Amino acid sequence: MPPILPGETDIYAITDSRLSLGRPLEEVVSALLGAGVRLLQYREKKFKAGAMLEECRLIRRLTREAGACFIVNDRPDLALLAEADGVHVGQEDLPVAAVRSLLGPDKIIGLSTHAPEEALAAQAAGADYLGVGPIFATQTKEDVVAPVGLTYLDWVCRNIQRPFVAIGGIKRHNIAEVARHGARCCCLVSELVGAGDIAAQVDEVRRAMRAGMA
Ligand code: 3NM
Repeated sequence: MPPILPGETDIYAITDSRLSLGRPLEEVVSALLGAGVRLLQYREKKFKAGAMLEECRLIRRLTREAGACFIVNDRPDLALLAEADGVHVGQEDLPVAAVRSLLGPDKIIGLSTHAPEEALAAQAAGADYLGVGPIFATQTKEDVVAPVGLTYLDWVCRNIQRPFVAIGGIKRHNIAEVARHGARCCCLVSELVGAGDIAAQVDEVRRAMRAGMA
C-alpha cells in the first residue's frame, strides 16, 4: 500500500482521547475511516508507552483494512513496532535526520513548522511533509505558539515545494478561507474527534473545504 501524503488527500485527522466525548478509540477511528478519511495520526501526550503501543496496533489494523495512511506523533519506536507508515515530529522532538536514521528512507516524516525559516529548514532536512500552523487559535495543543494566521500559509504556498498540511483552529466555518489561501490538505483535531456525529462532520467539513477551492 503506497503511503498517502498531504495534498493527495484533503483531510488529515488526529486522535485525541481528551476530546473524543468518552468514546473508545476504535469507535472514533472507525467513524473517521468510514467517512473516507485516508490520513490519520495517533497523538496522545499523557499515555504510558505500553498503552500507546496497543492503541497504535489497533489503528494499524483499522487503517490497513481501510487503505489509509497511519502516522504516529513524536515516537519513532512506536511507529516501528506498530508498522505505521511514518512519524510526525515537532520542533523540539527528535530531529528529522535522527528519525530518518531509525525509520529508513521509505517511511514518511512530517515536521511541524511555524515560520518561514522553520519551513526552509524542514525542507532542507528532508521532511516529507510540513505542518503549517497554528493558522488560528487552538486549545488542543499545549505550549503552542501564537497563531501564525494565513500570512504564513500564503508564504508557504509561494515558497515551499514539499507537501504540507494546514493546522490549528481549523473548523467547518473557517476551512473555506484556509482552502482559498491555497491549502489542499487541512488537519482538524477537535472539530472531528469532538463531533457528535463524526461521519456527518467529515462530510460537512469536506463540503466547506471544496467550496473554498472552487
Ligand atoms: N499542532 P485543533 S496546532 C497538534 O500548529 C497541533 O503545529 C499544531 O487542534 C501546530 O484542530 C495543533 O483542535 C492542534 O485546533 C490543532
